[in-house]
Amino acid sequence: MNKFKYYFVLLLAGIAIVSCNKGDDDTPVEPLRDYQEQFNTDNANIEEYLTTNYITVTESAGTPEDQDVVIDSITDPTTQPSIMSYLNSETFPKLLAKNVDLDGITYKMYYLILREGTGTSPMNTDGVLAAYKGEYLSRVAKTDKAPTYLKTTFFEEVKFPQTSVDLYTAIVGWGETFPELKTGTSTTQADGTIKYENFGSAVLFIPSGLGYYAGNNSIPSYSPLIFSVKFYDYKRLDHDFDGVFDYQEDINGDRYVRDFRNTTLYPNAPVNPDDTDKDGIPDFLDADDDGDGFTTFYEISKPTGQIGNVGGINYGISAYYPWSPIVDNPATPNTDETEPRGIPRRPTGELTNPAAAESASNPKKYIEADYTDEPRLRIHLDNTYPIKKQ
Ligand SMILES: [Ca+2]
Ligand SMILES: [Ca+2]
Ligand SMILES: [Ca+2]
Ligand SMILES: [Ca+2]
Repeated sequence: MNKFKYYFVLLLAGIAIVSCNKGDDDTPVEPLRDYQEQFNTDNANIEEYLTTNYITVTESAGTPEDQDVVIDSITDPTTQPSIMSYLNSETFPKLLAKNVDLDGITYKMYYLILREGTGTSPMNTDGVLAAYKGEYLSRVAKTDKAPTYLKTTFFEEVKFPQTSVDLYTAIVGWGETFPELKTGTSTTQADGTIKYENFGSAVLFIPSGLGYYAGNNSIPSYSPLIFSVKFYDYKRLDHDFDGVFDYQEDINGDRYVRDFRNTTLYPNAPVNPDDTDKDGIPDFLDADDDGDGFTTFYEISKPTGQIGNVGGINYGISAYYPWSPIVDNPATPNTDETEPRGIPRRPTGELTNPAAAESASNPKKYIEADYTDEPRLRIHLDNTYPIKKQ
């Protein structure tokens, strides 16, 4: 294991069918349906589905079948509680509904958490490694012999995921729910495969506006989607390549960052809580977070002489990665990951020339606490710092 692997931007091969950006679709031949009307239809269908179906979950820790879900229509209400009966349950399974503001309307999205997980919750822009099964919901038309009814159609399953899905480019319904789940534990087996246990699992009921809407060729337009997901692992991503991971650019720490600049998706955009310089570009996409004219990457680049092994201390690579100091990982006995410094605040030590004022040509010296104190306003977020590089 090499420590540097953590530092490189992770380019992910998103799984094609989940990857989609409805903001940049080709121009449709027909005008898109009204979002509110379509949501009302979708929500009515989803709520009917939740009320008329029940789940059976496989509990088989350590096997690939663990947390498999079968959804079936209720034939015996005394033994088959509806999915809706788990709404806001104290225990799991727990059906929750969240509001999502998009397209100028407020969507409601239901998701059934089967198991919460024991590990880490990702950002809505992290990469996630998840097994999943996807179906779409449709209403079958009335015939002479039968009234309308809801039908699910399978479209994709990934049992043994090998690549992460970037939640930022996935359908919104994924990005809005994975941050509510946690990973579990993983152990590498003798044959090299990884066994996942205690992971979060859920069923997502996604209205079409938070799915593909009219933007997927293999799924009928305006289909609500039902995904059962098993959340195995996550990867931190850095969408603006500035050396700071998205989760470290989530200023208010709610695990969600959003780009409100798209006025089609966000016609009534609020002030972005994750935009340090308030220029409208959120930190996770802003190459100059504090708006001082120096890029973040430039500001967190180290002075020469503090790179690599110096005097027996490993200072790591050429920028102040990571966000905070890191300690040695005992799982990699042949590599010393220790890095004693994180991104510093503006220096607070003695002036180079104590007789003169602080300036670009007369900077203060760094003291060790400048690299480690918490909290500290890191230099790339501090537009008052007059010395950009020593
Ligand atoms: Ca970044
Ligand atoms: Ca946030
Ligand atoms: Ca900004
Ligand atoms: Ca800057």
